[in-house]
Amino acid sequence: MARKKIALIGSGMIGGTLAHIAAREELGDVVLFDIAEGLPQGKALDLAESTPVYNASVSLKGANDYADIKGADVCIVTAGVARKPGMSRDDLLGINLKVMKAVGEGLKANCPDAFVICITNPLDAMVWALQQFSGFKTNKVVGMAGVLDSSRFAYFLSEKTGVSVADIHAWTLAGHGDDMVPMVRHSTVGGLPLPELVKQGWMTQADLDGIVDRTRKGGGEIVALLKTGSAYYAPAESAISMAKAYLNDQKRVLPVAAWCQGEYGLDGMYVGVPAVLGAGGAEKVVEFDLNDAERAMFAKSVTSVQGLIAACKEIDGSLA
Ligand code: A3D
Repeated sequence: MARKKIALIGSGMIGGTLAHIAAREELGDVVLFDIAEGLPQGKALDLAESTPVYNASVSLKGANDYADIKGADVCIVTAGVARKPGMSRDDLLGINLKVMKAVGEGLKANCPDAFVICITNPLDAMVWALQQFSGFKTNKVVGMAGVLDSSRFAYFLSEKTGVSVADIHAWTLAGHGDDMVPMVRHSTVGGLPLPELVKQGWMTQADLDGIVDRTRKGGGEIVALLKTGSAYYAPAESAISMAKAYLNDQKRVLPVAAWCQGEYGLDGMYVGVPAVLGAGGAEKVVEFDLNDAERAMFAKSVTSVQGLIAACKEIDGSLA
C-alpha cells in the first residue's frame, strides 16, 4: 500500500509542528505549503534531515505551488494570520476569509477526495467558508478547536485533582470563542461527573468555576505569555489526533467543528459538537442532552458564530 500524503496548508508555527509530529509518527509523506518562499522548503529540509535520527521512512517537501499537494489524503489548514496580544479571534476574519478562498480553490483543484481539517481562526466561520469555497462534502471538512479546548479543560482538572490526564474525559462544545461551553455535567474525572467531585470535596464550586473560566480564556492566556503569536503545540497535537482518527478509521468520538443539520436544533452550520471520526470523515454527530442553562449557553455561542458567518457573506458576495 502506498504511503498516505499529508498536505499542510500554512507552514508557520502550527504547520511546522504538525509536520514534525506527522513525520515522527510516520503518518505519511508530508508536503508543507505556504505563500512565503523558502519557509516551507526550509522547514521541510530541516525536518527531513532529522528523519535518519529516528528512522522515519517518510518524505518531507516544501512547496509554494498547489500542484505539489495533488492527491493528498489529509489537508490540515493553518494558513492565515494568528492573534497578537489585544486581538480577538474575530479580528482576523477579513484577512483570513480571503486566505480561505485561495485555499479552498487550491484544494478543489488538487485533492478533491481529501479529508480537510481547518484550524485557521475565527475557526467556526473559517471552516464554513472553506467548505463553501472548496465545495467538498460537509462530512469531509471539519474544524479543530474542541479537542484543544477540551484538552486544556482536562489539563486544568488534572492539575487541581492530581488525577492522571489519562483518567479525565473533558468536553467543551459550541463555538471556539470565549463563550464556548465547557460541559461540566458531562465531563468526568475517574468516571465521576464534575458536580459529584465538588460534592465529594475534591474541589470547591469556586475552584470549578475558575477552571471553566480559565478554559474559556485558555487561548488568550497563551497569547499574552508568548506576545508574538498564539498556541501551537497543543493545537497541532489536537489536529493530529483527528487526522489519525480518519486515516486509521478509528471511529473516535472527538469534539470538533462538524456540520450540524438537525442535530442540536441547528439548520445547517458548523459548530463544536462531539462527532464520530473515521474513514468517512465526520460520520455522526453525537448529541448530549443539554439542560436549560447549557442550552442557553450553547445558543449564545451559536449566535456569535452566526454573526461571523453573516459578516463573511457581507465581505464576499459569492458566499450565498
Ligand atoms: P503563523 O505562524 O502565522 O502561520 C501562518 C502561516 O500561514 C504563515 O506562514 C503564512 O505565511 C501562511 N499564509 C498566509 N496566507 C497564506 C495563504 N494564502 N496561503 C498559504 N499560506 C498562507 O500562525 P500559526 O501557525 O500560529 O496559526 C495559524 C492559524 O491557526 C491562525 O489563524 C491562528 O489564529 C489559528 N489557531 C487556531 C487555533 C484553534 O484552536 C482553532 C489555535 C491556535 C491557532
